[in-house]
Amino acid sequence: MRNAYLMLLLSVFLFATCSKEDDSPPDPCEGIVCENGGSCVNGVCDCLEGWEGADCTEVATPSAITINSITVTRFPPTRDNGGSWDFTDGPDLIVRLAQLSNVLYESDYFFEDAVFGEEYLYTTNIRITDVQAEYVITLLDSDTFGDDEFMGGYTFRLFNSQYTSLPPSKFSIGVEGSPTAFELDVSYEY
Ligand SMILES: [Ca+2]
Ligand SMILES: [Ca+2]
Repeated sequence: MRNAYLMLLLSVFLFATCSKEDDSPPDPCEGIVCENGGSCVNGVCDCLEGWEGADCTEVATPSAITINSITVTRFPPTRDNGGSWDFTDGPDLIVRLAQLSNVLYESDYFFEDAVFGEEYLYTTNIRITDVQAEYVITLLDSDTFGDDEFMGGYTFRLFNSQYTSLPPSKFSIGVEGSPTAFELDVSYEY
């Protein structure tokens, strides 16, 4: 009888100890890993800008992209036939950005008699909300008489949903060795 009483006391004690532990709420973030700098808040990942998904591993699609500047990093020294762009001096560089035939930007100044090997920067403020669309960038030699001459250009996309890392703030257009190349300084809105 005494043993039974002790057993009862012991069970009550154990029960009390167990229930005390059960009272503390489980950590809702236990076992949850948030990638790419994200942090867990109340069991849900709070992702850094540019990331989304349950564990912050998906690249978010920006709502807008602003092109802050366009730098001409390379231009062809001569025309395809070897002739110079202008009769007596260097080309006068103009940059144009378009979506299909809709011109979004054309520099209202040109770099007169550009020197081959130098880089030329145009400060821009082009805000694009159709972030996955195709754009065309063109380099022209501004001529006083006749049409401006096409020097080089590309069709490109600023963003696509296949990205697995954050889109770059310095966006290069034109592979190494190609006669014409650009670098865009861009910022993203989410
Ligand atoms: Ca010319
Ligand atoms: Ca010239």
